[in-house]
Amino acid sequence: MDALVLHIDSFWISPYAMSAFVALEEKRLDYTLHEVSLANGEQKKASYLSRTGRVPALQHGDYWLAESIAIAEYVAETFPCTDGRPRIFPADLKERGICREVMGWLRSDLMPIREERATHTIWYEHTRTPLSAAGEQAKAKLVAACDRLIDADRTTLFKEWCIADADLSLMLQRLHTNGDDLPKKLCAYADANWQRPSIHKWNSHARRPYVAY
Ligand SMILES: N[C@@H](CCC(=O)N[C@@H](CS)C(=O)NCC(=O)O)C(=O)O
Repeated sequence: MDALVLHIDSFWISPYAMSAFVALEEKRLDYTLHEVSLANGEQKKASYLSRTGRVPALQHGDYWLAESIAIAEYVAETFPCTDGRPRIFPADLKERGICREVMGWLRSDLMPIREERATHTIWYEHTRTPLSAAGEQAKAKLVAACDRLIDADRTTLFKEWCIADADLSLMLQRLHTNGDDLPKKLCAYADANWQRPSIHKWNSHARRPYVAY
């Protein structure tokens, strides 16, 4: 098999890198990691061959692919469950549609949460700054959507875990780890996903001191 290399940010705070990492872990693939220092602009250097100059990027032999959703789809299709690999996208087409909807939505909306609860506040120093009015509004939108999406007593979107659970739990952890109140059901969902081995492996990785960039 061609070697797999996942290029991630060197502080391990990119939510997109986390999503790609979890996809590879869930598929139980052998791969190596390469840390790219965004603070030093390494993503712009000629030695970093991602077309988009961003992280994450997946290298499979001499093939390069960026964009975390594209990476998850590529991994799911290249290493299918028919080969005995666990699923990362739901089998049911309607659920798969919603899985993709959630992944797209989390990457394109809720900007105030993404800005006011940046991911370094999850894994480095938490923030004590209250959410702005726009932040509260985004939080209310997220909570309402999660309330519709997640059944009571369930810690996954669907019966089986899927890759959108990693992304959604991370969005909720931006609030939860920073002490913003969330309904009990959503705290339980976020915490359960945080303990999932693939996600826990990302969380518990030793991190170098954070430097803002
Ligand atoms: N939509 C992309 C977002 C990737 C992205 O925004 N990556 C950031 C780090 S979190 C990056 O590479 N920033 C450096 C740059 O754009 O120069 C994905 O899902 O992979």
